[in-house]
Amino acid sequence: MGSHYPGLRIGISLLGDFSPASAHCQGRSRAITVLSLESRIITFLVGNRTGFSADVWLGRLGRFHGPLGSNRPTQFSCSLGLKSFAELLFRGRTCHPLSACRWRPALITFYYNLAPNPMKVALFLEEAALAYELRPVDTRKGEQHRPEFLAINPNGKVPVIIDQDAGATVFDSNAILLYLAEKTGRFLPENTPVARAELLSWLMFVATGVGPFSGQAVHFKHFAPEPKDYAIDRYQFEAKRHYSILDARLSMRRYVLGDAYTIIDMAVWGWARMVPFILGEDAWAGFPNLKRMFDEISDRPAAQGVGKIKDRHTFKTEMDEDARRNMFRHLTVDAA
Ligand SMILES: N[C@@H](CCC(=O)N[C@@H](CS)C(=O)NCC(=O)O)C(=O)O
Repeated sequence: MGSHYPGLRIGISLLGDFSPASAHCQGRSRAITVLSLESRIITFLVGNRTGFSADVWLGRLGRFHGPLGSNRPTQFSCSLGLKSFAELLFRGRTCHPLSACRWRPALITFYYNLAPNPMKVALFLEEAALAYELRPVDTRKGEQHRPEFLAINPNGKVPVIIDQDAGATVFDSNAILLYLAEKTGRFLPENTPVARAELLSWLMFVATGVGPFSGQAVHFKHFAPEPKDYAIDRYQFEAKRHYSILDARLSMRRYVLGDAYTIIDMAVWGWARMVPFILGEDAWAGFPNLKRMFDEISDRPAAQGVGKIKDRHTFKTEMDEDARRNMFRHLTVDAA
């Protein structure tokens, strides 16, 4: 028996009407230990038993079927490429079943680029270990204005998710965070009117304040033509003011809502990644508490998973004339 990847663990659910042997596993999940991974064949242990298998779903990689009840390590054939399979395993963490790898997974189609709003959604998807597939939308190439994309988000911006399980489409990053949190019951504060009031207030604070002011601050600081001093002053001031409010709040709490890590912190993290670009290289010095939380979240395995998303697609990076026309539509299109 090979042991090329000893100790690697991934989660699966064992559900379904396969045989009496599997019946006791219905509705429950077991961690499995990967013993080897060789040219499309995965061999693993379920718990401390070998030869116990079922139909399993491994996230976006597809479904695998193996025999039941044999008394040897079970082999599953992978119908997809070894590369994508290995990627999942090499995330180097245990993904807990019932969320990541379910019999009927909630497969999320995630339209994204690498900007702050999509990345906060990516953080949730990684944190909850939801099965998702990536659909890059290259906004510098104008892909957000294509009719098929406008059909799922008339606002022509990323992120968007399609929850295949529910047949639901959601656009706008903070709406998506709330949708996914409510769907999974995760990363929410306790369910009391007081806690929910705080959740909604801070979620809207990020959605209507931190995000738009940061976005405009970036636009005028880095991309707008002269003269722009007035606009720079206004948006730098407002962006800074919003981060100062967060910093003051985080001087008294571990996370924005208190002790629990929630979708608000993910929403903040998406933008906080950009603080030096928005406000300048030395800007972090002014927000030590926000930085503390930002660093803590960035160290989480889920944030490392988000970091790997950038290797999955090459987006256009040049802000040439074509990109400016696609991103700054007022240059070419009438709003009326
Ligand atoms: N309110 C939206 C804003 C989304 C947004 O501005 N997305 C940017 C990337 S962060 C985008 O798609 N820009 C392309 C464009 O404006 O054409 C949200 O929170 O999702």
